[in-house]
Amino acid sequence: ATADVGVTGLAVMGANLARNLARHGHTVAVHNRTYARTERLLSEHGSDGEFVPSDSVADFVASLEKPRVAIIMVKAGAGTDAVIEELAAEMEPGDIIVDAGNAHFPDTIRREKALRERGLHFVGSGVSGGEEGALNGPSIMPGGSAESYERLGPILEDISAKVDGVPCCTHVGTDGAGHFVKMVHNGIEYADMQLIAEAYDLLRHGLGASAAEIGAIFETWNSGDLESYLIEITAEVLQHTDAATGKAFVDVVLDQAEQKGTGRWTVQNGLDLGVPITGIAEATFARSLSGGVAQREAGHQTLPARASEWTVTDRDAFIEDVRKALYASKVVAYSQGFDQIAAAAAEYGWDIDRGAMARIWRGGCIIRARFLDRITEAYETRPDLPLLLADPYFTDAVGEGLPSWRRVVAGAATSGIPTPAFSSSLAYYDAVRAERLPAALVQAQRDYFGAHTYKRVDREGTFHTLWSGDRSEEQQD
Ligand code: NBP
Repeated sequence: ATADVGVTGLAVMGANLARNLARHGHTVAVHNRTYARTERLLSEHGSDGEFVPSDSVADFVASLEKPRVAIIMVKAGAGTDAVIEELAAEMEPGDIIVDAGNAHFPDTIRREKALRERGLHFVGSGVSGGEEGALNGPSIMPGGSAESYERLGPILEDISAKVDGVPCCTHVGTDGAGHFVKMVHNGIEYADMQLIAEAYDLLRHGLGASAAEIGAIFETWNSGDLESYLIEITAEVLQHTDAATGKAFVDVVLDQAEQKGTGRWTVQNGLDLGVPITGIAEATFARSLSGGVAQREAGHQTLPARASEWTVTDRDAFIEDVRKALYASKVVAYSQGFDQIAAAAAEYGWDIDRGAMARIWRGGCIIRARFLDRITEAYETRPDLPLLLADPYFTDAVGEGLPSWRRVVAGAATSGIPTPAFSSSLAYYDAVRAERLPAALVQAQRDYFGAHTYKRVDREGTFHTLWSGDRSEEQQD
């Protein structure tokens, strides 16, 4: 045995992860179901470092030093189960199998339990940053046992992105915690992208700016509070011209957004846990709506707008309003995502440090952003913070932008520009700060038609009113 770590599954992600490991001085065992991929990696990038190729799983496992560490990077789903089984059959107690693909966290919980019973460590690890990240330093979110992290942590921290010298990798929590946090990361990514898209739409149709002009505006935003990878690439995309037509590139792209499923998983889990992740949900539904061709065709043909033109008198003030609305809505989306992590930790028995999650997202991943430092600080000051928005820094920052946020959402409604994520984030903000909510009326309705009972503000106990009788009130307990 000569390799200190192995990678099986050498498509773009696995090959790049193996190269990253080799470049960091690790001797990397490499394996792929189809051997041609292994050969291609060696012929094209063999000079990156030490690789030990195998064309069988048995040889691959045999080439690993004990306790063995084998990283799986295959298409998530049934293939992952097949590969785990092949590896486990060759492995010994104490060995570590890492699934670095995009598995759904309940699968990871199931797989970890099954392998633990066989004496093996199973680590479901989120890896973000796409192929570029895998090669040059991703954000890595490993779950699994604390014991496995002692062996694995140094390797993963070594190849992860670094920000201010700090690795973008930490032990997230046991069993499925790593894949869970990666899922929420992707959900937040959906929200972030939708919010940026709405800001673009407002500038395009409210202000009447061209795509290239908006790209330049985003470029200036990228040197302030909004500084982030997504704002940076948006600025570039908007200033790109289509070679074939000479038009703005964004204008020749079909306006139907696709999804691979992590946003949907995040929303489904938000519903399961009863956490209002409205920003992520609106973003996910916005993609679905964009792909609803028949509905959009019918709506476009028949639905009147009865909207009024947005008259912008002060261009700079309008741009600043949109920037502040974007920032505030973004804080809401993150606040909700972190609530979901806290709820999941309680539900599934994980001990997740939310400040550390914001810290490992600062580099290597798609949502990397300057303001994540503020989130880390907020949770460091108060680890049990019930609402990120209520952290003094964010309360001030969002509060300062409130008049802008309200103007933008009101203006969008008046002029008929759809801003589902901006609008629902503001509605969430107003609801979560309200002293009383109309939920009281919903409870009363539920008691009326279903005798579902209610509690009172002035007395302990559970009550039911005899709505179809004399409307007297009965105490239930
Ligand atoms: P793919 O998701 O396209 O998967 C291709 C790899 O899976 C090949 O190595 C293929 O082997 C192998 N494979 C399949 Br398919 N079924 C298999 C089976 N039954 N047994 C053994 N191997 C099997 O590759 P990718 O785009 O590199 O992504 C890998 C993982 O990383 C996925 O889980 C993905 O969700 C995740 N991820 C991807 C990105 C990204 O930006 N692409 C980012 C973050 C995470 P073969 O060569 O023999 O067909």
